[in-house]
Amino acid sequence: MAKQSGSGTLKVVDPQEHARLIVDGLVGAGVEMVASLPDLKVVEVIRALERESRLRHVPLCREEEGVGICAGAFLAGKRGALLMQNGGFLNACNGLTTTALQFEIPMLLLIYYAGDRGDRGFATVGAMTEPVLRALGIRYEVLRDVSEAPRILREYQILAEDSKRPVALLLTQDVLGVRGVRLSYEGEPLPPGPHPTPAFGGERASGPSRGPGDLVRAVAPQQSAEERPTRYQCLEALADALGDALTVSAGGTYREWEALRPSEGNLRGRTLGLVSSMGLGLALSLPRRRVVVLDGDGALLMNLCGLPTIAWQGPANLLHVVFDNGCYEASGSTATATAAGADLVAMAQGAGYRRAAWVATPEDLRREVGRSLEAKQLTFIGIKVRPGRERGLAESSVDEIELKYRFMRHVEATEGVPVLRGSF
Ligand SMILES: Cc1ncc(C[n+]2csc(CCOP(=O)(O)OP(=O)(O)O)c2C)c(N)n1
Ligand SMILES: [Mg+2]
Repeated sequence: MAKQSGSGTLKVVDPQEHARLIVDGLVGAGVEMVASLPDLKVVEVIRALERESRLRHVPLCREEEGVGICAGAFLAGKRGALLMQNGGFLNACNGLTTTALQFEIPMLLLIYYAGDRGDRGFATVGAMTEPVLRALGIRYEVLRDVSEAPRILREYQILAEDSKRPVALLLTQDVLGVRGVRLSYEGEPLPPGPHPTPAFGGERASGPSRGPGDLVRAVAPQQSAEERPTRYQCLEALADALGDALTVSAGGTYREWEALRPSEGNLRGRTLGLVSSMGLGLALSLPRRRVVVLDGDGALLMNLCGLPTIAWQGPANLLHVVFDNGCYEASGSTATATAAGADLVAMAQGAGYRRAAWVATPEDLRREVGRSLEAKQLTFIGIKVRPGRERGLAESSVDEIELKYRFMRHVEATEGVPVLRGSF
């Protein structure tokens, strides 16, 4: 607690009390999932989120992942928010543009306003924050009075849903109750909270220990380029093995997969790397539904920090497959770091996936996928493929908006739950 003078009176400021009001406000606004990355000034909000049983808190390693996670949650009927510092907001701009704005996905952004007036040390990022929000067409407001937070959070959630866009609230030191407060958590580790997850399945992974059901095969098969299968052959092997799984993929993988297993439950991502984060948001929101991410090496390398986030949440219903062709094929086939030896399965294993394996052939892939479906455990499977895409497949004529509605209606019909909310 600290004393603060304002307009001639003395007020008692308690960051924990402010955090409580903000988190209560989020719950009151109907938010069900909050992805976050800390700034010292929002730590009490994060601690309050950790203790909150009415929503799920997803700690991030990089803010852009949070856009994918919130988007996945929204597509499964959950309201998501993203808590971050304004430097983190800048980290999230591509995801906000090519996922949230392009698919017209509502999302509440809670941005700590470092470099706000009177806030030392962050003047540069402070100066960029509002112009960038305006450039993105994201409506926002600067929050200074915590007593207004519950109402404004509710109103902004409505604004997000009605405008079908992200909206932002800039959290100042005043609204967080940290102006003039000496914040120091040195030497005081902040373990994750008890984190009850009422609306979601799957407990968070809680440690590095491995169990008997775990699978680790982190040595890539030794094959010449010609011995490797094509991605299309691999997808063919999966086409009737995945049942009614929801899938998330992008680019050429999406086109091939849609040709082999056409379904309104096939989602096409647009932000390089975010298919895995979208898959996480879906998997956490629909814990009884199988979700399969069909990733590329370049895409995965772009969002490597998404791997520990996924492993930490540990959704048992998520299967993550990566087709590693050693290049950025869609953008001219220049080499990715995997061509020089970077090992994606080893990375997944190191990130905390307890089942992570390389397979060599489409048959192995099919078998391993079958096992992972039985194991009911988060699984990562890598397969080296040779570059090359299936020719002659039709271009999709479905844009992101139609795709979004089709996907949401599909989830509604197959899960029997309301997904698309609003009063039209
Ligand atoms: C942030 C960003 N940088 C670059 C691109 C251009 N780009 C589009 S697809 C792609 C390659 C993706 O590589 P990978 O995931 O390995 O799939 P592949 O094309 O090899 O099947 C790149 C770099 C992009 N879309 N977004
Ligand atoms: Mg590639």
